Amino acid sequence: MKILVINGPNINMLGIREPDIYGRRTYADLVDHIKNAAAGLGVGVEIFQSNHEGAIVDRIQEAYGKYDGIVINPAAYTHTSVAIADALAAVGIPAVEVHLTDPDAREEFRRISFVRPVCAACVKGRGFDGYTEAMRILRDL
Ligand code: DHK
Repeated sequence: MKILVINGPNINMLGIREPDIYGRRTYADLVDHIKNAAAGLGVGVEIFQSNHEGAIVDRIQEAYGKYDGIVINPAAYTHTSVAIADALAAVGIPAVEVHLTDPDAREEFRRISFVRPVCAACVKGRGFDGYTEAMRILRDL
């Protein structure tokens, strides 16, 4: 089984950005965590990060026919992007939405998720472990 993990804008700034909210571990730490977790679960993984909505849409489209599942933290685009939700629906690859924090417990504007209706599950507020859980959900689907 092959899973594509997609991280949206500012996730590359982990360790620097608002450490009281997102923690002190870096994006490189997250990549290591995901690779180790995938190995433990016995799934293949590729990891992609972009700050650009169109690049994320392109990557989802390119995943068609190549991956069995998508783990996506669209970050701020969660709350704004019809295009990313449409791309996930278009390719029809089972997807799980992940957030490091719990956006539903933060500002009002973070309570909307455009991707939630097109994802099989949402894992939020569990930090790096949320990515492990999301891959486990996809593996066991
Ligand atoms: C990450 C972001 O960058 C925010 O824009 C989201 C999400 C929450 C997270 O918790 O991983 O609102």
